[in-house]
Parts: sequence; C-alpha cells; structure tokens
Amino acid sequence: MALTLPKMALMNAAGVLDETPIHLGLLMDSHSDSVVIKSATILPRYGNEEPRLRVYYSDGSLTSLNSMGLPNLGYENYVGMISEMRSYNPKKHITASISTAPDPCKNSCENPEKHSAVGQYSTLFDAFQETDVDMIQINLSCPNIKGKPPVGNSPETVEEVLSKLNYKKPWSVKVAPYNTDQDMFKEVVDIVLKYKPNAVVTINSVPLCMDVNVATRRKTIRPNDGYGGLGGAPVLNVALGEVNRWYKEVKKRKLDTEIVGCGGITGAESALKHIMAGASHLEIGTWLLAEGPQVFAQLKRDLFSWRNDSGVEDWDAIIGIVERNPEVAEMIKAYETPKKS
Ligand code: RRO
Repeated sequence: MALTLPKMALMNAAGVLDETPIHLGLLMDSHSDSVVIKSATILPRYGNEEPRLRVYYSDGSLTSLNSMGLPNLGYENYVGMISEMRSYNPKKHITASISTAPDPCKNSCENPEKHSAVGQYSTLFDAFQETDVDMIQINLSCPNIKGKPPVGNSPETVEEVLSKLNYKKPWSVKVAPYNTDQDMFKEVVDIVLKYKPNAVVTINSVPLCMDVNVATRRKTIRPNDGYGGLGGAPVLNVALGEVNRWYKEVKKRKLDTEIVGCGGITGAESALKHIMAGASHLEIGTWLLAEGPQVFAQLKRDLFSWRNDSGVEDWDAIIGIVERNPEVAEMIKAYETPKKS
C-alpha cells in the first residue's frame, strides 16, 4: 500500500512527547503532518531508573542524552486510543511504532514462542494493522535495553522478523546509525530493502554516549552505567551520512522507499541538509523536546519561505540533489581546500 503522506511531512521522532494521551493531544494540535506514537511493547513499561533524560546546550549545541528504557503504556492502550485520535482530527496522519522488550511475560510464560522477537513484533504489527493508523514503524534500534543490543544489530533476526510479518498497511523501519560497521550496514540494507518498506527512518539516537556534569563530577544519567543515546546537533553529520547512504541504496534498486531523515534537525538549515542528502520526510526529536510542538509551524514556515526564495518548484527537485550535483561538490571542494601560500 502506498504512503498517504504529503512530501516533506514533518513529524515527531518516536519517543518524543508521545507517550501519554496529553502529549499525543499536543501533537495532534500541532502543525506536524504525522503524529508518531511512542514505541509500544506487549506489556506497559515504566522504563529505566531516573535521571534518564538530559536536554542541554553543550558549548552552544542543542544536545540530548537519553536512556529511557522504552517507557510506554503497552500496545493495548495505544490501540484503544487511535479511534479517539482519529475522530479528534480525521485528517492527521498517525504512525504507530512497535518494539520488542525483554521478558514481555515477566517470566511466567506458557508460550515462549509468542515472546520471541518475531512473536512480539507479529503480535504488535497485527494489532495495529487492525486499527485506523496510517503507518506502522518497526523500531529495530532501541539502544537502551540493559544487556540487550538493538534487534537491528543482528541481521539474522531482522530477516526473521521482516519475513514473518503480514504487510497490509504502509510500514517503515527505524534503524540505528551503521556508520561504524560497513559490513553490517550492507547486510541490513540488503535484508530491509528486499521487503520494500514504504519508508526507512534514519537515524535512531547514537548509542553508548555519555555526558559529565563538571560541577558535580558525575555522569549525568543513571541507567546503563551512564551510557545512553545521543541526539541533537552533535549527531547531524552522522545522520546526513546515513540518510545519504540509504538514499543511494534505494535509488540503486529503483525502489519507491522514502527516507525519513532524523537526527540533528534544529532549524531550516539542518533540515535542508537532510533533504539535499536524500530525505523526503523529517522527524524532529531533541529540538521538539527543547522547544515544544511550535517547532513544526516554525520549520514549515522557514522551509517554504526558503523554497519560495530559491525558486524551487517542488520538493522532488531538491531531495537528494547532492547526488545529481557531483560537479558542484567538486567545485565546492576546490573552493574550500585551504591553499598553502
Ligand atoms: O525508550 C528509549 O530508551 C529509546 C528508544 Br525505544 C529509542 O528507540 N531510541 C531512544 O533513543 N530511546
């Protein structure tokens, strides 16, 4: 099924302001084009111990560090909210997000099969497919489950999961940055794109990052020995590399899969970098956390005024333009290379 999203749709990054009905209501009222619901698991979860989230300026750059640990109300609660969200604003595109968790049955399982990664994703995917959501995002990249690497770090599990789902609605995958493991990137790209998702969302937060509070001389978050997922301005260039690499893989295979750029968008300039690298939709995380849902109206206004001023008639003309402009890239390189006098 085709995506029903207009080009250059703006939405919250999964996990930001999307866990409770009050938060979802604020997003429904915002100028976002889609509302993404917090990644849902089989059972409700409190998540990791606090403090588990920091949003701060690091030498002037808006940054976030989180080890939330998948706090969510459990899929049955979100399934129950969707018809109300739909009737509140019938035009808003709604995306459900799903994730596995360890011990979904709290060790009292009579049917362990059902609680394997495949079993969990299938249950969640089927449940949201029965609702009125427009898209289902399969989160393969939660970095913050103690002792459990993200599912997307195991190409075999990704294959097993994607091969078993019964696709009826538009769907996407949310992936981790693979910039430090080229072999894994190649394997995961081949598997994911074989199943022709409607969209690939890249990147999730950058795992195993840490911050230090200089005043207290301590790590700033508690779970996982202080390590968590980094977001905000410092991850922009990692995200641009990943958006561009996925974009090229999609084009190579002549697929319709769209790239949703996520990571380091804190204004129109970083958003335009994502678009020119290959993103046709954008997810906002840290900036939304810091400044609230008005960021969607601000970004939309600034992007459209840039497009007007630049005489760009439609977004397609500019999405992935860096790939069609190699000679310009060369020109810029020559211009920027410092010359010895
Ligand atoms: O809840 C989290 O700790 C979390 C998730 Br599920 C995710 O996908 N990405 C992230 O940075 N945090």
